[in-house]
Amino acid sequence: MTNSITIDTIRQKVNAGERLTFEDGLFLEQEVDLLTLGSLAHQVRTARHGNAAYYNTNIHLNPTNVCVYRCKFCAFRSDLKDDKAYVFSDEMIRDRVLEAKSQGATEIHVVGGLHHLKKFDWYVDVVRVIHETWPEIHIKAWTGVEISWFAHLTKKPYEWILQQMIDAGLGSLPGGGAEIFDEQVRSQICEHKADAQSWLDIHRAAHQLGLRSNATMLYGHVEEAHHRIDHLCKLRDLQDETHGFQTFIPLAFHPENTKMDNISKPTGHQDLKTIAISRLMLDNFDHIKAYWIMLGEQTAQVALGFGADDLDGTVVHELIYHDAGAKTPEGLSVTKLHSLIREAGCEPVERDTLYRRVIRNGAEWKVEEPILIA
Ligand code: V47
Ligand code: SF4
Repeated sequence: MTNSITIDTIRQKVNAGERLTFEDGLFLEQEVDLLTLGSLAHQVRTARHGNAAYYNTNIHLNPTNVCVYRCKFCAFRSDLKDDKAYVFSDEMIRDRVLEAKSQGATEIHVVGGLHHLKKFDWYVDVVRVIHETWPEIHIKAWTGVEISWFAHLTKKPYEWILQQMIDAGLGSLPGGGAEIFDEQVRSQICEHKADAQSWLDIHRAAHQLGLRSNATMLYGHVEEAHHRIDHLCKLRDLQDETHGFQTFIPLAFHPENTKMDNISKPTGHQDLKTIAISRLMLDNFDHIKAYWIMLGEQTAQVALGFGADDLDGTVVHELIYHDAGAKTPEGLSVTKLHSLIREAGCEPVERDTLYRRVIRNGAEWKVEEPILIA
């Protein structure tokens, strides 16, 4: 079947706006050079977004690093009694929100560990405390893996869990926890935690309740090309059903301080290739994010010409990648983000979490309707 596929048949499909198959995806992975991939992906990105490059003003909160799971790729987690174990108090959460307010952040990104002793109510309270401290900030919180843990703790359906969170102030779900959907790979890198079907069911339930969410893929460890393409196809299938995903974020594996530190970090070549193939395969996703924190500012900037249209944000207080050896700064100023974007030939557009344009005056901001969707 792959025999009849050539770069010309793929180019014709891309030009005609036709969907690429799993086999086309494998062909892109195995046979096509980076610059050809990049120019095709850039064509698609430009048709959707022109030269706009989106970013947001955001802050991270990882309320605890204590985690019952032991994902082999994770340098962030801690055991209950480790010296590095921590749990945020309500006061610390309020302080983080007030810091976000003073910086004019529009979003707080909340993910963390699954603490052995914390009940579901504690996680609901994290959201409630943020919302009560500053109702205007958009709370993007809890990966599919965390929602699955809450279902395990409460024995309640995903819809019930999500509704409790929405009532407390939740605005959307981040894309983490997807890793690689293939069960054999999953069993090697993160056995026991939520499986692929649960992750997809949770995002489906969130979309049906009117929440938007993101999706990720952790690459550059033990997975192979066909696992990555399978992952993208599964996301694309769910998106056909719900249209609830906003952004896809390929996450480059950072090996330092993990149980897989024998593996090298993905190269710039692999990073750009993964961005470009994601843009080409995910024809029903509006945005592809080059998460500068993990790609590094340089590769993220170049990724804007290889299919990406979003750099994430100012990202203050990132821990997950810095624990795993990321050498990027722990935050970027808006001035720096603007100059990276402009140098790449794009026009910076500040967006909120739901991709509405942000009109800003210092730390004061408001959002403009309608939602920016190409
Ligand atoms: O699920 C953990 C990944 C994810 C490592 O939705 C690692 O906008 C690489 O959810 N090397 C959490 N990856 C982060 C996340 C996220 C990040 C950026 C944007 C958004 C969004 C969501 O981080 C985890 C896991 O896949 N991760 N450790 C590591 N050593
Ligand atoms: Fe726990 Fe998340 Fe780290 Fe896995 S990736 S060990 S679930 S904190």
